[in-house]
Amino acid sequence: MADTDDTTEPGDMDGMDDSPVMYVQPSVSGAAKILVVGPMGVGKTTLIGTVSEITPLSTEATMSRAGARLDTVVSPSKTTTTVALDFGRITLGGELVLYLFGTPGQQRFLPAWKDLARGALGALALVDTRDLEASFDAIGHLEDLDVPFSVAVNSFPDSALHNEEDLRSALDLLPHTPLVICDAREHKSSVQALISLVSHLIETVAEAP
Ligand SMILES: Nc1nc2c(ncn2[C@@H]2O[C@H](COP(=O)(O)OP(=O)(O)OP(=O)(O)O)[C@@H](O)[C@H]2O)c(=O)[nH]1
Ligand SMILES: [Mg+2]
Repeated sequence: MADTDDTTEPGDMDGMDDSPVMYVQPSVSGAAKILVVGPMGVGKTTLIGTVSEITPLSTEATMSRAGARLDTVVSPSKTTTTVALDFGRITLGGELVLYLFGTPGQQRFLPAWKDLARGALGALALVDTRDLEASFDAIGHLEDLDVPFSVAVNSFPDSALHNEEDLRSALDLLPHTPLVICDAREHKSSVQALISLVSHLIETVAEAP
């Protein structure tokens, strides 16, 4: 996404690394920390990898195929899971840099969220309509931590079609919470989901007393 002409420099600060480093564009005037959350296998790592203008950091580890969601919903081709965090960066409109932090999807990592959420301006909550209940914990946790969020349904080939009203009701979303459909593998679609979140955050700030 970024124009690499002005921003790419050799990463030779220590004389060890010749890989290009993507510096933040000079036009950037603001930055925000954003969480990408959701249940295991919903596509958090995929989305961050799709949109990131820097090589994303991921902390994948091989997982055993134990667990109800794994056996019934998540593709057998998924063999790893995030164990600490994902990290990526995207510049929107040349002015705003989003630092994206993906949380681990497994339940047992939920306590780590508190640290990851520190300083986050907002969150994109990914939802898998094949297993809506699996998203309740992530959304509930955002509410507990008071992190504003928008919801993006990541569609899979076997996802049933639901109308927006039913989804909102099933997820118990407030009327002002944005709900969009995305494909975490598609750049444009994933960026649109992030833009819906940023627009929501701007509105939330504007409406704050
Ligand atoms: N069909 C389809 N497959 C997807 C989509 N997004 C992700 N996948 C696939 O689904 C699998 C899960 O993606 P991940 O990005 O690892 O999921 P995650 O949310 O990071 O999972 P955890 O880190 O284990 O919580 C991968 O094999 C992706 O290729 C999508 O939009 N459509
Ligand atoms: Mg992951």
